[in-house]
Amino acid sequence: MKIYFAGSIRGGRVDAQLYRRIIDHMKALGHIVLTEHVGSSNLCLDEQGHTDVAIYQQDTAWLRESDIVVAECTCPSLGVGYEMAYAERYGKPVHIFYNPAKCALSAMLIGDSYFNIYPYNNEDEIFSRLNQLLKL
Ligand code: 6K6
Repeated sequence: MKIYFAGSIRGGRVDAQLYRRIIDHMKALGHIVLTEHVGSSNLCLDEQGHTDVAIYQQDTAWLRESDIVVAECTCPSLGVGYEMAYAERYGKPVHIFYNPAKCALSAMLIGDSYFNIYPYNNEDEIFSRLNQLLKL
């Protein structure tokens, strides 16, 4: 499957290493992750050479191309919230992970029964759930 992974960029990079591990896990299961850059540890927003318009156009094209959307939403991000709504609009299955000990997830996600939402206490719970969701 082609997976669109969403995680905070301008919302903050505190969980960037977790994003990397989630992306690596999904790749190890044999899937294509369209948005590997979200897990990059040396992301420098000013040096990427991409305009905001180009980023928006590429990411929305990848969302439409994807088979499934996986998001880690512990670190609040306007962009990720937008992507969740965009994925719903295009009927993509959306799976959202967050750590309730670290954040209160927006009612606009929890309150929307379209989304599959998985609170977790430790990382292993994410990987076990991904194994279930993504098994080939
Ligand atoms: C290029 C290479 C690495 O970073 C860049 C430049 N920025 C972005 N590139 C690609 N996607 C982005 C970029 N900034 C935000 N996004 C998308 O929005 C990602 O798919 C994330 O899931 C989401 C993050 O939104 P913010 O509001 O936290 O930035």
